[in-house]
Amino acid sequence: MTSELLNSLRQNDTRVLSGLISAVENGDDTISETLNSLFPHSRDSLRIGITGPPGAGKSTLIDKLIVQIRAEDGTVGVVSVDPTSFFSGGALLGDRVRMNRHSLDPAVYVRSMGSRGHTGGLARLTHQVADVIASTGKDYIIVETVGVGQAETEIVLNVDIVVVVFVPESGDEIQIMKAGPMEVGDIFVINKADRAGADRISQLLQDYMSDSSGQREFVPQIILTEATEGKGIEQLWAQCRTLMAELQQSGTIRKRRNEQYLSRVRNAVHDELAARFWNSDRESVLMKQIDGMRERHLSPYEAADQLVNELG
Ligand SMILES: Nc1nc2c(ncn2[C@@H]2O[C@H](COP(=O)(O)OP(=O)(O)OP(=O)(O)O)[C@@H](O)[C@H]2O)c(=O)[nH]1
Ligand SMILES: [Mg+2]
Repeated sequence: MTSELLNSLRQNDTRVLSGLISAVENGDDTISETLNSLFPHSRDSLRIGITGPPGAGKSTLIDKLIVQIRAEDGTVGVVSVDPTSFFSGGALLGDRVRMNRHSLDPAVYVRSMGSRGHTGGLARLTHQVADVIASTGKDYIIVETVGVGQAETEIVLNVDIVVVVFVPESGDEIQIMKAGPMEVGDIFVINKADRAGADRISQLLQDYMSDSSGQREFVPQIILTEATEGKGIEQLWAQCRTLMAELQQSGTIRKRRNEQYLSRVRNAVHDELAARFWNSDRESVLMKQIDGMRERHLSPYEAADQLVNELG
């Protein structure tokens, strides 16, 4: 990578940045070298994950958080991962409308990513896109994901703090998300607090927190917001700031980053080995094993053993 490219990125050349992200999304051959040389420049940004059920108001909240960040002269990049676009194609448009008013501000960069075609590698792709945006020198990177299952937890794990957003109707979703994104939640938001039921959800969250308090370093705060009206946003941002400062002080952010680094390396090794392993010879052995499975009752584990041990 040339220093010219880094200079363009540092000067917020949006055209260069968008081009680079598209190359990452398309998996262009030349991109890994560029990503490697950008990585050291991506470390200073603080990363905030915002996750929650579809339509909880995550993008609206982020739009309002951007205003808070700009008011204190901070710079911010947003990666918005949108699994629903696969079905509707509509939410991406919604994000653009909601966050687009910042598009003329060079201190703000918003990128929406559909998950179409990326299933499996979506977490890796999101981390890479976040790194590229961070290398422009943004103070904060916000990663928005729809948080329901384990795959989404993986995306959100590559951030410094996690904000989980619910709405007053989220009772069932709280149950579903207990084994996933909620475990990594540092701040809980109940958005759309203008609607009935916010108190009940708040109580559910408090119960959940007292049940899981043994496994936590600290008790997450619950903040009520009304994103469309901008209510509670100042408090939310203040809590994000305070928590990030505390976790930096206590060494937790450094610890989390080490864990993220480890898991990224492990995943990359896994992907690389799998890609090298599945050559055409092994693919054809695998196809022949299908017959073995029917006739000799070859279990999947025996088949895998044969492939790895006898052919490896
Ligand atoms: N009543 C009410 N509506 C809200 C509030 N915040 C957001 N909304 C509305 O909720 C809808 C969804 O908002 P988004 O910000 O797109 O939600 P999201 O969580 O980003 O949605 P996805 O990315 O599609 O999962 C929009 O119509 C918003 O205007 C709120 O505090 N109160
Ligand atoms: Mg959204």
